[in-house]
Amino acid sequence: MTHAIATPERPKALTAYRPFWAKRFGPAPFLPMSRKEMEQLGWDSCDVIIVTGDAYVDHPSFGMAVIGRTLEAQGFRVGIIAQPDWSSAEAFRQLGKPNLFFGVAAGNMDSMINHYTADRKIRSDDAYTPGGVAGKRPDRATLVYTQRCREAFKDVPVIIGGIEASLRRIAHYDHWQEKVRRSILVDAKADMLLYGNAERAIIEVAHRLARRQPIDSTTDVRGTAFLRKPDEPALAGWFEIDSTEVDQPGKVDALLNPYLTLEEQAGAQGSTCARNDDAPQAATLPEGTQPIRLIRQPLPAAQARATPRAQTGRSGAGRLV
Ligand code: B12
Repeated sequence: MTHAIATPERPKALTAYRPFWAKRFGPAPFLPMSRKEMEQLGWDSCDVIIVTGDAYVDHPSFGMAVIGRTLEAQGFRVGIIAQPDWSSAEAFRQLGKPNLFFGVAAGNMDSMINHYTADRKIRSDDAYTPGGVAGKRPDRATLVYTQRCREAFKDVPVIIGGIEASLRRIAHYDHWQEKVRRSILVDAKADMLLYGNAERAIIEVAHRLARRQPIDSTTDVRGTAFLRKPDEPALAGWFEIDSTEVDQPGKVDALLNPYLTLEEQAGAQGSTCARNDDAPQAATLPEGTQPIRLIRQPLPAAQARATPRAQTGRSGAGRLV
């Protein structure tokens, strides 16, 4: 009898995609942040616009630059809206309507962590803003930016990503509200969430949108999350499992008290510590068991070498003869 073993499909090489037609514009010295900069590049529109809570720094330690340049390498024209004024949708219209989608990220950090310390005090600085100035992004930036993108251009798909979206993609505990919040996708009302390092997923999704595949029917790309209604035909074949039935808690070890010594720790658990030399009957050994004894055997003089410390003569006591 033979068994078929399913091997995971090899991911498509990033160089294997047919470049988008706009590749002919070539790489931009900087991804444009205004209409004027777009015109200087000869662009009439952007294919993708990335909205981010960080300042735009064209360096691979900034998510918008990595994702933007990755898309550009595929031929897409990418514009950046960095740290926009979120009080209205105005700033979200500044580059015009994107041909394919808005990509939204809070920045390299969760916006709540960026604003508040773990004991809920307001941070005075922001490591991702010029001059370290705080307050350039809203609380829960992914939600706010997505909402403004929707207001700016109702029919443009919004794809969220970055650490804030990734870590909040399923129900999660929110330290600031002290409650379990539902997936950020529900609150943001975004079309799709790309979690983790999103390069592969965003390239695949961008090419599909460029081929006019609706985002709603893009349901098979690895690293994506999206919402479905229970009665949708796309859900045929899928079933829901109650997570409490999937896994049962195993043995839970008692927490160690870090303030007790090993002997006290053992005593608290009603036993003794084998490391304690004078512990009565420290361990029950099978009959006839002999303890190992370590016996010091001096080296013959010929083999003895003076240690570097001894050679310096700084430690007379350690000198070997
Ligand atoms: C470098 C760094 C710093 C530097 C920043 C210097 C600088 N200006 O660049 C310094 C040392 C200053 C710093 C400070 C702090 N940091 Co820091 N830092 C990092 C670190 C190590 C790397 C960040 C980075 O460059 N990432 C590279 C980018 C490209 O990665 P990325 O953002 O994840 O992007 C990928 C995806 O998210 C996604 N993506 C990104 N954008 C987008 C957009 C779209 C549309 C899509 C679809 C996808 C997408 O694709 C990207 C490429 O794969 C991260 C840990 C880490 N490995 O990420 C911690 C990290 C960001 N820091 C963290 C913290 C907590 C802090 C501090 C608050 C620490 C403190 N207690 O003081 C302070 C901030 C203080 C302040 N006032 O702002 C946490 C944030 C936790 C969270 N949940 O948000 C992290 C994640 C470390 C951790 N695991 O705890 N930090």
